[in-house]
Amino acid sequence: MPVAPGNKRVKGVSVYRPFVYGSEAQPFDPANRPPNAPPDHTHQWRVYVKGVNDEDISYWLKKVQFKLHETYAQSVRTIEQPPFEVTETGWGEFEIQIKLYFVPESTEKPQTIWHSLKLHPYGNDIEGKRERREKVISQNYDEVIFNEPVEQFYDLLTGGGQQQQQSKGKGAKKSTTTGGGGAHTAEIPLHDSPGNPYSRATESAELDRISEALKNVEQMIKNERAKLAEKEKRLAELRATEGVPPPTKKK
Ligand code: SLL
Repeated sequence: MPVAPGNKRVKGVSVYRPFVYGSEAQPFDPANRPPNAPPDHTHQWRVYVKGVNDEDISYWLKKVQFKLHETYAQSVRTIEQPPFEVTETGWGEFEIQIKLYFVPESTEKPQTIWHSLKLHPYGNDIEGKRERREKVISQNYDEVIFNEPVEQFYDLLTGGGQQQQQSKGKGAKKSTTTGGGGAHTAEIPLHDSPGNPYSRATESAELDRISEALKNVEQMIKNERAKLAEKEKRLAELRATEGVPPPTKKK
């Protein structure tokens, strides 16, 4: 079948684009409640989809639809341009459905992700965080992968200059820089900054942490195996000296 213009795919290529989605929430300052908040509301919160390090991602992300809990008036909020976010007040936590719509050139179907809105502190020092009325941030790094994008979208994605792509089959990410200024990238920063925890440095610290944990688990397995061998030896000795116990009565 002839391929419609604009629908020719770039074979063997996957382009990935990183993004961050999540929420931040804070309890009202009792002395300074937002004037229009209903009396049962306790927190202000914001849910968002954004580029890593606040990079503009609107060249591939056209709009975002946030589906809030039905207790909200107009619970479906569609945000047509950046910042892709909804700010609200409320009293409860719930799952937010986030639908990502890609630019029309992509011919891609929308993709849905879910985010659990967190209002209450979690992790360590929950009491301290509550007392200090700390902002509760719950966010994730993710990547959207466009497999064999249509040519016009591929050009848009790579900005013509810089290519960030993933070779199919091998699974390994390959990134080649062939151009300079203004080109779109999928690079994540080398180091964190106050507003952005996602960096190569964090990634490598996390990998170190995982390999340390693996080592610990291996050592624990080794210790348990040694203990088991010791017990089995003892059991064999007891069997030799005391004989085999009579079978226990089954009920
Ligand atoms: C819960 N399953 O029971 C959740 C529901 C609903 C959240 C949370 C206020 C909406 C409004 C609001 O915070 N809804 O009054 O407009 O915890």
